[in-house]
Amino acid sequence: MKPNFELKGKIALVTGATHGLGMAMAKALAHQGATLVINGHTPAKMEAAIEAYASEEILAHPYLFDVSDAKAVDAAISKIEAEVGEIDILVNNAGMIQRVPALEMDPEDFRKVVDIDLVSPFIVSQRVAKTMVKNGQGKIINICSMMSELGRNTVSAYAAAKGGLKMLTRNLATEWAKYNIQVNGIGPGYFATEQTAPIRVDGHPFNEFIVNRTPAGRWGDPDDLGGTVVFLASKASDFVNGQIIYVDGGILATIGKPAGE
Ligand code: GCO
Repeated sequence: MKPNFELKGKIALVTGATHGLGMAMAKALAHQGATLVINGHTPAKMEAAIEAYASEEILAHPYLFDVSDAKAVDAAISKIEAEVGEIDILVNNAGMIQRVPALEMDPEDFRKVVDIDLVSPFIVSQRVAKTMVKNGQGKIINICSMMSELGRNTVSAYAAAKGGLKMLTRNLATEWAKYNIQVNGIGPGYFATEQTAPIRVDGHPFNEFIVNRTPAGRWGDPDDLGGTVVFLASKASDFVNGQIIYVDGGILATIGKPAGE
């Protein structure tokens, strides 16, 4: 039997899809045939995004809403269902990071990161899953991180949230498997995006550190995620559930190597 990676006839919602990894994954799903719904929260960014998608012949259906606001999410998903159709594939990608030493972090800022990176995927998944349960099928993909597994100076809230998102993935997979919903995660390694721009600049010690720490010897290109997101969104992964696939150029496989080796 030929594995089935087809997404034609499927509707995919990608949160935080106005730029970065979210946009790259959304494009991959659309190029594989899915009807694309994108979420963002900044009107100007949304407008630019629609054009970026259009330049690749992708019609993106834009919905501006705050993924951390349960009421707004409920209203937006109902609107999407009425205007575009019921969601088959949900990619919980919207996220944020704050790089502040733990000793100096304001607990309110910590809470905000957990709210966006962990509570929001729960809120959106819960709402979308209600329809998926009714339909007897669905794919949910949570965008985790290296920080789902590893710690790093200054990212305590982000690591706590992304570690939590890994366990939320396993728990929702457990609870919703009986409805034929698969909940998996993707853990991107270090990618060249806007979020990592401040630590990627030439001459920044972190830039060199990451290249040396990554067996592949480079930063990830957002397009490197396309194959994995398509796989997890398609029938090809129907018996894959509760897994986090790390797309990291080998980082988690290794202890690393001394500088210069
Ligand atoms: C950092 C980075 C990371 C990445 C990514 C790694 O400061 O260490 O920004 O957190 O964004 O999530 O997987």
